[in-house]
Order: sequence, then C-alpha cells, then structure tokens
Amino acid sequence: MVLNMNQFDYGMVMRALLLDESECGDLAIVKEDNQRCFLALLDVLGHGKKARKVAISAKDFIEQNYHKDLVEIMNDLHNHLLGTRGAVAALIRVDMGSGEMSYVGIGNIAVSIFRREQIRLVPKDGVIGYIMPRPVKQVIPLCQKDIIIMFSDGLRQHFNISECRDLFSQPAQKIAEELLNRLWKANDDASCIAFKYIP
Ligand SMILES: [Mn+2]
Repeated sequence: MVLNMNQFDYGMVMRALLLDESECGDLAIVKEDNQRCFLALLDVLGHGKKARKVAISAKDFIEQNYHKDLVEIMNDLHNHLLGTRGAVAALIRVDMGSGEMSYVGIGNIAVSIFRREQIRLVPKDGVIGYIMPRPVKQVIPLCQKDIIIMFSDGLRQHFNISECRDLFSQPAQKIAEELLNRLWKANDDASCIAFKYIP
C-alpha cells in the first residue's frame, strides 16, 4: 500500500493487454492544480507498441496543456494526433472550492458519478486525431462525497451498481484497482481513475 501524499483522494490504474506497460495504449493522468484537480483518461485505438507510441505523445501534450480550458485541450489534442491511429478521451476538471465539475468527452470512455444512484455522462461520438465533432463542455455541480469513476472499454461498460457499492468506502486508489480487477474483459488495454470529492 502506497502512502497517499496527494492533496486530494484519487487513484488510477492501467493494465496492458500484453501485461507489459511499455505496450499499453491506455493513459491515465491526474494533476493537482491549486484548488483544482484535472483528470484525463485516454485510450489509443488498438494496443501494443504502436498504440503506446501515440499514448506517450498524447501524455506529453496533455501534461504541458492541462491547465487550459477543456474544450481547447480537446481541440488542440485532435490537431496534435492528426495522422495517427487516433484515440478516445475524457477530460475532467474539478474545482474543489465551488464543487463544480467540468467534463468533455469524445468517444467511448465511461464516466459516472456515484452518489446514491449512478449518473452516467454521455460523450460525443468520434475519434480524436481522425474525425472529431465539436467538443462540448458539460458542467455538473458535485455533492460532498461524490465519487467520479472513469474507465476505458477494456472494462465491462455496463454493470450493476450493487457489484461495486462495497468499494465506495475505500480509498480512491483501492476503488480504481478493484474495479479494474472485477470488470476487466481481458481483450484490450484497460485503465481506470477514481476520484472522491471531499472538499
Ligand atoms: Mn480500448
């Protein structure tokens, strides 16, 4: 168990289909930014070394630009990835003070907020770096103790909340790891981010 030195309670996990992280085309990034927290989950099409190369390029780009507006990041990422095999991604920013969560999603990354019930956010269809619709930002007010879960299609997309409710009292890192263990389809790279809104 790693001692959590972060300001906020979040966790992330990535697993390569080929079980070698140097061949994982999924990418999870979390950045603390004063009283804000930025979360990105990205899945490059396919898997293996070629997908990994695109993921590394996207990682460098996102790490240099994460403080910008989410729509701007998505548009610029599209331009950055033009000519590659493309990717899908969800970008989130949480303002810890106001409790406002912003979300921009292109393609199949599942994003849910768990409170008593599950609130699913709906991305736009498209592939970043290939054919991308105009990204749109959704703003959702969070409630205390809301848990944001993001995961790629390497995990089973539809599951009953009762399959994972027992996890929600755990630290975010444990939630991310356990969800991946329980929902991994073992036919693709997989990644998951969990974030607890505790202002
Ligand atoms: Mn995938």
